[in-house]
Amino acid sequence: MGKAKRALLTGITGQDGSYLSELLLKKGYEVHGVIRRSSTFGTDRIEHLYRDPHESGTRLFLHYGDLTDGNNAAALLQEIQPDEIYNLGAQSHVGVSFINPVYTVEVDALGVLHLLEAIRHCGRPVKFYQASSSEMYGKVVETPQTEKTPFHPRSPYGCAKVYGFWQTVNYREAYGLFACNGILFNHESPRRGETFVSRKITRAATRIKLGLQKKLYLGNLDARRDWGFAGDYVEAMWLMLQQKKPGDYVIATGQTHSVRELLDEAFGLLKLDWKKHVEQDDRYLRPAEVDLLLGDASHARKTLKWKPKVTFKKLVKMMVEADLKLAEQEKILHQAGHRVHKTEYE
Ligand code: NAP
Ligand code: F7E
Repeated sequence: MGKAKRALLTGITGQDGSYLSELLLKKGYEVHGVIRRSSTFGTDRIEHLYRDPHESGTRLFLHYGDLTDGNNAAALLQEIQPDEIYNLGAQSHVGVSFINPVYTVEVDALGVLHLLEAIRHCGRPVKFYQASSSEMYGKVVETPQTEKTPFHPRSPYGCAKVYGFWQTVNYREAYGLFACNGILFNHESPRRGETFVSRKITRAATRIKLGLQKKLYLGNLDARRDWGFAGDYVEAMWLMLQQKKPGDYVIATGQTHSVRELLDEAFGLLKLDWKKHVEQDDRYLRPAEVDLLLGDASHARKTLKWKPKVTFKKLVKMMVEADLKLAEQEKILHQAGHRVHKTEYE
């Protein structure tokens, strides 16, 4: 048996990091993840994958680090000697990027450069995946969006991702790095962060159903997104790094839905009328909005032989079912006198 491939993931504690770790471990990889030190543990999404490294069989290893620290990137490459790097780490909330633009750029733009520089100087071939985003299309100049559609970002997040995208292309062209951009459209799951609109809706709808919450406050209900399932999308990331040549790929379902339609679907599954529970709150509006995203993943379908398996309806159902279970557990805690309410920020 050959030596196991070694992957290094930034953002391993996030939604995509957890699904990609599962996929790579299943494929026999040794997986190394970068985690940030925080006052509480943030490893919930990967707990089920992590065991004591001294026990036999574990192939998941965690290392402290931060994308804002270039020395850390170089040291991790030296220590781990990975074959593949997946850069999933980011301040990934578009709304928050308007509030913390400089920090967002330091992590989401300069963080990419730190990794690319570390690869360039490490003296061995390392394949690189950059988590680029459909937010780069912003105020779209054509629909559907393809790899050739020009960018017009509408947020500090979108601008930072454009920088990361071009540095990835530039290091490929200038230094011959095997570096790929996945231009991923919105992808969700039961592990999605609770302040993104899909999960905010499925969490609230299920809590409302069980009497744990009365109202849901949202911003722009007219925005349209191409929503897919995160589990499908991490497969595309891996496939990009298995090709003969590096490249950039749009990953999307080719269907677009409004926030309103998402509300119809989620509340409808619970036989609730969202209009009785949802209120508009200007705090959730953004200074500039991305009105419509719709991706054309023909290049990925043809070259990677990738296609999404989970439809919009199936995705919402999966999230509602998972959040209903969570709400049932919360109800038990609530009845036992525990406080279960969470503050909404974004
Ligand atoms: P997520 O759930 O928000 O996870 C973000 C990850 O980045 C977390 O592990 C977080 O660690 C880590 N992180 C944040 N700041 C960091 C820093 N300064 N240094 C190192 N790590 C840091 O995001 P996701 O949905 O999995 O998305 C993964 C990547 O794809 C992101 O780059 C995102 O911008 C991009 N993307 C996402 C989508 C989507 O629809 N989900 C679409 C296109 C592109 P903590 O747990 O410590 O906070
Ligand atoms: O917003 C509207 C909001 O925050 C979707 C990130 O993963 O995907 C994500 O970015 C839409 C926007 O995702 C609320 O204005 C209304 O039009 O779920 P979201 P996003 O901004 O599209 C891209 C591809 C990424 O790369 C990002 O990392 O929903 N919306 N009311 C709301 N959004 C939020 N969050 N909260 C609301 O109350």
